[in-house]
Amino acid sequence: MDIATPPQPDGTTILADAAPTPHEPPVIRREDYRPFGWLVPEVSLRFDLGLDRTRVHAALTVQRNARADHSDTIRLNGDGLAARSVTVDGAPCTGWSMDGGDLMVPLHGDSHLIEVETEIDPSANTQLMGLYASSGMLCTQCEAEGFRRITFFPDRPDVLSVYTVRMQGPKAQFPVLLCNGNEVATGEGEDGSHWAEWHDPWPKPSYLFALVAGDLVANSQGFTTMGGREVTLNIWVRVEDLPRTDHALESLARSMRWDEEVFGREYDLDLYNVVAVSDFNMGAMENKGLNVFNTKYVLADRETANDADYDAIEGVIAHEYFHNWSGNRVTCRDWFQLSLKEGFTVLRDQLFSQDMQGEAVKRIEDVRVLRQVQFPEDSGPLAHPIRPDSFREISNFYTATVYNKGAEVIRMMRTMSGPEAFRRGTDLYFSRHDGEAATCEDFVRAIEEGAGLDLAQFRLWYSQAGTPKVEVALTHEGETATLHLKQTVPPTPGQPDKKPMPIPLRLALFDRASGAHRGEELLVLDRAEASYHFAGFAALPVLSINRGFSAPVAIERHVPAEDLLFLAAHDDDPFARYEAMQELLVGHLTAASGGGLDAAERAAGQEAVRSAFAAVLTDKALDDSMRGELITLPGHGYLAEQQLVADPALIHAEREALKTWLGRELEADLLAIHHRAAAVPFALDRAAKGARKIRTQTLVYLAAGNPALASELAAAQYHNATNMTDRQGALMVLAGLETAARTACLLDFYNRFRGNDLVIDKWFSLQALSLHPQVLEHVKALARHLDFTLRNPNRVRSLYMAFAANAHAFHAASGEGYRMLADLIIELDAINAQTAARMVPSLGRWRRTEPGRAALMKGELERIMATGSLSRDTFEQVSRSLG
Ligand code: B3K
Ligand code: ZN
Repeated sequence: MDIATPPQPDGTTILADAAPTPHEPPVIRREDYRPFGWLVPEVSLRFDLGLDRTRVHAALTVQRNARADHSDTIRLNGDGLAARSVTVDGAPCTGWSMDGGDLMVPLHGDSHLIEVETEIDPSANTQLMGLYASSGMLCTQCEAEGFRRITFFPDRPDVLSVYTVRMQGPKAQFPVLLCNGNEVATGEGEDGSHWAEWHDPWPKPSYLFALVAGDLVANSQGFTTMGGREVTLNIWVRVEDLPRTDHALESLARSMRWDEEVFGREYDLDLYNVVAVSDFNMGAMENKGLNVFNTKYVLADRETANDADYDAIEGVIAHEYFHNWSGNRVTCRDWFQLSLKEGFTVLRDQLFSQDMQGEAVKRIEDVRVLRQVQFPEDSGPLAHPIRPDSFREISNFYTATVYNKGAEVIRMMRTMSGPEAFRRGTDLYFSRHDGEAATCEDFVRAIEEGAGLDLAQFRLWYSQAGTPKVEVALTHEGETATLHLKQTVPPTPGQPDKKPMPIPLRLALFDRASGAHRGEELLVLDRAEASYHFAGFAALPVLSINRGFSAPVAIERHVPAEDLLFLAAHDDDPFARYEAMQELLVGHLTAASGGGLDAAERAAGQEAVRSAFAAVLTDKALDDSMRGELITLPGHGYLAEQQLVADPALIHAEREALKTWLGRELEADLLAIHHRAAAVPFALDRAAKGARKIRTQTLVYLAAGNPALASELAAAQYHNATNMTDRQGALMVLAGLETAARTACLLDFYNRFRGNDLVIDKWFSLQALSLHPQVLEHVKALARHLDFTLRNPNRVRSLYMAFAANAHAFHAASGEGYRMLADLIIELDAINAQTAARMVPSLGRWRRTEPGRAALMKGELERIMATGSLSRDTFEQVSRSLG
């Protein structure tokens, strides 16, 4: 045991960011979970606030936990803290010691009052975890383990306490003081200071604590809950941002009503505060009664936010609100259970957005994200089950697997039970575990009992990583069609052998002549292989399978192009139409980039795609939003996923070649749609939104096929734009072209929006993502731009996440792209480890990349590792990627 330095006599503070990081951080295992030896029913905190010096006095009532092993010492986690004083029951404590960053306090009775005083420097906190300064205000981020950077505390989600918090600080600098729960008292101090006391009656774990102090104003409205509680909703921002807060406020009210109607969940405080901050490691945080949000998910008006931004704000506001029940009222026992709150809450926000924005397109968008981000995670070195078994740094497990696959797993339960029975399951879960720290197993058991499902085998979805593959074949004999299904779950790190899992597949068999089917069926494939017979088919039907993406699996089948064309045109499930188009495109592009096509096969493949596109472009019954989905090419990541070892340059070249060919072949249709859509006046309805989407999408194909024409059209769209959707879309197309309009419009955009950080982020992003041949040089120049800073995560992501997603630049054969990203990771790691570690997966797929590039990627990972002073976050991601 490492007993570290006792307190400095002068009370000097040791800064977290100055502390050296261990080279091989320990592995934490799920199986090692033990209940904490002490309960902490009440916490009282006093903050004396200052930007570079905040003093924190914490008073903890502690009681021996009868359900845990006896311990005569309480471990209070700390990260970079020094205790200025420690008392137990009012008397100075002399026997305390440090174990690493943790404070160990000896306790001999069954209940005590522990008081600890610490001092922190928020302005030196560049990790943005704990209490930090952002644009002159103070705010907190405690999930997962940030509270221990504020004060010593059992910083684990199964210790629930009622908090009372008093904040004091200079009134001129921090006129607004916010905390969880309700404000119970305020007052003026001497020397221009003031104070506020807040009380949160709901017991909560420390990760849900939040405090905000700053010069803020609120956009407010009242909300009456279904039980008659009057709630004040506030969106707090800097005064200049106030005009851009209506959408967030309206989205909040819509989420609250929807959760009452669909899940029977009612809000439980008199106040719901949302605060927007510019420096934030992720999207938003669901702190009880006081959500802290990245400005990106709050601020919007039509000139500065595009349609996708509006939808994302609505979705994230809803997500954080829904956590009030799935996360806060019922929280997680330990961090291995993260998907309990995240997977479930993502499903809840997806269902909400389906209801608000339209079911078909939202489902397609969600599946696209899953395939583009989660499937590669599941087939790479960082693969993990939705309930991981071990970690070194929990921040690395806020992944697409835990969130998005976690949501798909719960969605499958809903599909198998039906929505009404599923609701009985969630009602039981909420009532049985309200006020508790629960596990994924608790959730599954509640759904099993409430919905009346047998989920014994289904639990494998929680423990097995990897995307299952389902091989599908349909045969026909006499009057019977037979469906043959075979599943395999691929090996993943630490899990060489897998068991078959229950896979719910919605399917329909179409009669070719009539174009109709006899009704949808749900099959649950729960063995490695099975065959299913369907009587009464005089001829081989056309199979539509995994409709609505009923299971997060990869379907492998060989069907003739004419069957896919049939489904793309006739399937009554909109997702299945999209899927047929994707199958057609993926099949062609994978064969072409794998070098497996002769000239005749290539021509036949292109022709099938052309005819499918032509049908979609001219189908008058389709709405434009769906039309836009149907003509979206599969992303580079998903295409790379189809090959064991992929050559990113070939995939990129084939994808672009297909765009060019389609742009030329279908120029007249594309132009007609572009002009029609351009004439649709701005409105907020779905038709106008669809028109904006297709207006830019047609430009994308035209830019590939006829760059000169597209440049003119894009410049016109740019200059005539009345909204950000059109302006950004046009600029995105121009950014990839070598024309004078490109330079002029990029400059105009910068000057027009200079000073608006969120819009300047777009300006960085669209250049880093562009198809322009000089994009590597552009990214280097942008990294030196006066507006670029490593201190702001949004800005870092806008340049480097975009760049890493730009296949033709990032995967430059020279390895320069890999080198640039590795340099960034090394430099950023010391400033903001969480954000740095998030960049590592882009280099991590080296084993699935062609050998030349693989060696370069691996070399960069080794170079990062060799720096020797990595954060826990980056160390873990790099070592797993090399492992
Ligand atoms: N629960 C937070 C994420 C916290 C991430 C900590 N590294 C936001 C969300 O999922 O709603
Ligand atoms: Zn969440």
